[in-house]
Amino acid sequence: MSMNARAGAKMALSGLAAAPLASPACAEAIGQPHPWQLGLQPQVTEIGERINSLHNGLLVIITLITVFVLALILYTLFRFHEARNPVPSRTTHNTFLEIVWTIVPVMILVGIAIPSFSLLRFKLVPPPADIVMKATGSQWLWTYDYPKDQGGGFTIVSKMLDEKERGELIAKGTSPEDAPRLLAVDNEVVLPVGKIIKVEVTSTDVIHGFNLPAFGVKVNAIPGRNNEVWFKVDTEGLYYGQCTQICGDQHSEMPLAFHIVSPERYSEWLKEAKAKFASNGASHARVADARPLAP
Ligand SMILES: [Cu+2]
Repeated sequence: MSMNARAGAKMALSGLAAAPLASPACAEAIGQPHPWQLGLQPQVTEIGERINSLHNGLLVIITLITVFVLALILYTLFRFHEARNPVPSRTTHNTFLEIVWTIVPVMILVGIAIPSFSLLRFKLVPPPADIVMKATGSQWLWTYDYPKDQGGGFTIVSKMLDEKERGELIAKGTSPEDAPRLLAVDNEVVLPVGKIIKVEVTSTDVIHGFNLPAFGVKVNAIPGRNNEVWFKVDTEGLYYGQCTQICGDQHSEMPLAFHIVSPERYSEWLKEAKAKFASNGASHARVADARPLAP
């Protein structure tokens, strides 16, 4: 069964908002790191793909420079060894060489800066969003607000499953890969595929890190500030991230879990989630926290 079909079947079984929506322990292991992984996680957004290609391009440039410098060092060691070159040259300046070794690195850096700044701009200037939501970091969990005008009007509190809870889930038939240690949570964020999603990120206590590696998204969650990220995910699936600021003794226990589903399934989920999370209400206190400080 395909990944999406599997996830879909499990969703139907679990009543969507109930148990954690399982991701397949698929061979390609999207949405989470895997043993012996090389490079970045497979990227599922345009931002992520552009980051990946910049990263790969830089790797080529760095490798060429390193090999070139190593070759120069080895040549110097060999050619100007005392035995081969008993009388050292007294030359101290070479204008041509000095111009070359100034201009060439400048050109390399400018060559890197152009795609780098264009990517930064792409990342930092969000296009008009289809869905806006808010993520609030707290020691040590994430709270997600789905605004009323987007069909939401409820708040999800998302907490990591501890070993006991994971054990119970696995005992009920979930495979261990579908409830990854330190990543699986009780309530996942559910969002539609192919839509531009903007997330406003803040914190209630200390600085946390909102980081979703497969989306190419990473921003600090800072108390009293509202940072924003955007993404448009091309592939359905369950994507995990972890807090990337050392925020306290359970820093490693506040994962992010984003389940990307079809728009139809998303609207079904909205209905169920509204009923399920109604008792959480809207997190007024956190809205106030996120307001910019008065001048
Ligand atoms: Cu944190």
